[in-house]
Formats: sequence, structure tokens, C-alpha cells
Amino acid sequence: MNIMKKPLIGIIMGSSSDSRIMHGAAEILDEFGVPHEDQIISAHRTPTRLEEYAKHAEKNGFKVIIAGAGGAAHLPGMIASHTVLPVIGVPILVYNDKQQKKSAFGGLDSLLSISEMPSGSPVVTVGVNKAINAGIYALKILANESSNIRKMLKSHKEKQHKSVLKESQDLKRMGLKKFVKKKFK
Ligand code: C2R
Repeated sequence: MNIMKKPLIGIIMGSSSDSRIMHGAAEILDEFGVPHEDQIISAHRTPTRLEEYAKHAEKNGFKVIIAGAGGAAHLPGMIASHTVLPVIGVPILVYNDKQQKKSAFGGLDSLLSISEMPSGSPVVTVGVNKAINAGIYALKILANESSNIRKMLKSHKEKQHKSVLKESQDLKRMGLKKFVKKKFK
């Protein structure tokens, strides 16, 4: 259900290779009917676009920017340095081989690049690859001004609660051995 039309959230990522992870943020915003605009912007590869994008986000009334990047993840911080809009960073785990089996530093590189901002220019950071949490956090910011989103967040929490209860009942009924076999078959 789309309750609004104009994008309220800007989702940006350093490379098209981040799109599979960043999709998680888009999915939860879509579930809540919150429009977002998605773009690829790189502080390293397209440095001149940073200021341009920050101006674009402010002019178009975005409330939050979600920025995902891997490795030397300077994108969230550099965008934050160009705007007063809140920026949520998503550290992305970059693989260093074509088979996507070996990661260089397990995402710690991007996590630290995003979180260790100098005093005066903050970026909040979610866990490695946790784009969905960036989406939920952005919704929480929007909920300050929208009772509808607040209501939907409460029912989202309730759904989570019920789903854990159901799994716990299943586990109790089946026992660990059978439960694990069924869950991870
Ligand atoms: P490629 O797969 O295109 O080689 O990118 C991207 O976010 C991606 O995770 C590998 C990784 O490089 C990251 N990248 C950044 C920035 N631009 C691209 N960290 C930036 O500006 O911070």
C-alpha cells in the first residue's frame, strides 16, 4: 500500500554490486508504503556527485539518507559532510574473489570506515549487510511525524514477537534434533 508519493528516503550505494544487499532496505520501505529513490553514487569513483546529490536530497524533501558501501566505505561519511539530513550507513561485506567465497576483512573494514567518523560529523551505522535495519531505523525517524508509520512499526514488532513464539513452540514440541533437521534441510 503506497500511502505517500514523493520519495522521503534516499537509498544510495557505492556500486551496483551492493544492490543485492541494499535491496533489503528497499523491501521494508516498500512493505510500509514509503517511497524511496535509489541511486549509485561513489565518493571514490564519482566524487563530483556528492555535493550535487546532497543538494538534490534536501531540495526534494528527503528525511533520511541510507548509504551502503563496502571496503573503504567513505560514501556515507562524505554524504553526511555535505548535508544536515540524518545518514544511516550500511557496511557491506566485499568479496575479493569471483566465486564470492573469500571476504577480505569480513566487513570490519567497511564497518569501521563508516562508524569511526570524526566528532562533529556523525553517521549512524547498522551491522554488516543489515540493510533491513537501516530501513527500519529510517521508518522510526519518520514515525516521529507520522502516527500511521508508528502504528505499522508496532504491528511489525508484534508480528516478530508472534513468529518467535511460534518457533519456540515448534522447537519445544519437536526437540532440537528434529527442529534443526527441518529448519536447515
Ligand atoms: P565493485 O564491486 O564495483 O568493485 O565495488 C562499493 O560500495 C563496493 O562494495 C566494490 C566495493 O567498493 C565500494 N565503494 C565504496 C565507495 N565507492 C565504491 N566504498 C565509496 O565511495 O565509499
